[in-house]
Amino acid sequence: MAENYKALTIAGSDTSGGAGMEADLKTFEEMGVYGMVALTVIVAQNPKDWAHDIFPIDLATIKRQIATVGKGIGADAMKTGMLGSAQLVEAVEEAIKKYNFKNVVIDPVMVCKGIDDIMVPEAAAAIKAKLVQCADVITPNTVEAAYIADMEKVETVEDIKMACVKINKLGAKNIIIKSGSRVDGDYMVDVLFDGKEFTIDRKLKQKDVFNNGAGCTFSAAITAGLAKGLSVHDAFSAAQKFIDKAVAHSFRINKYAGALAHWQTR
Ligand code: PXL
Repeated sequence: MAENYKALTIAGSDTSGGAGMEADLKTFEEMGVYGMVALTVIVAQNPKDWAHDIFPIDLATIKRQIATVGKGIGADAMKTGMLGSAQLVEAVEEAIKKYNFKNVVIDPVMVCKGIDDIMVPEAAAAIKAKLVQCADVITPNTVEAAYIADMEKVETVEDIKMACVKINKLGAKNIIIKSGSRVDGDYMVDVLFDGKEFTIDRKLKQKDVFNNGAGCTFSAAITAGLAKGLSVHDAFSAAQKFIDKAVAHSFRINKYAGALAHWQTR
């Protein structure tokens, strides 16, 4: 009988289906991993202007959800997404230790698409102080990497490499930073630093595509790979293949946003 691998995401719900735990669960499913959720916040978009409103779940309820999995089921890997408060960040750190979660992927969500300001400064500070050192893999974007690494900006591949080294010194075992749209003109650069060596993947950007939810999907794909027993390097390349296909088939959902097509990776 095939093995059944299980993964937990501690993340918010993106009602529009593109990011958050919706993206995580779709990714787990497509990669053959059983998905479980501890829901942290509900994000609803205002139909008038697509402003994101955030409705938090109360802390005791989130702790119960994490205990359900941590104590009641077990997981081969876990990831974090939008946490939203310093208290929750601290509770997640405690839970990782208490339930001895393995293959911990920290997606240090601090900003949302199109907004470069850190959303909840206290939560961001707590992620830096408490969660970075729990990470087997951490997947910041360039804004989050600059914040965690205490750098004014992360705008070049050299900046990315420097941020990786600094974040490794803070205790994260493996760091993956995706250049996104700004670093290298027509190219996408993904950098993995394992504490010793850099693996750099540079490829032409896909044109006329959407990447809403790509950060969540990418970190979920790495989580799924680790849950299945892949090494970090193999999980990184499997995640890149997955995301490239999901982005290639992305589509517009309304005048404000697009979404990845996770099922088109089959
Ligand atoms: O992409 C960041 C993100 C994470 N989690 C949830 C979100 C978003 C962005 O909208 O809604 C729930």
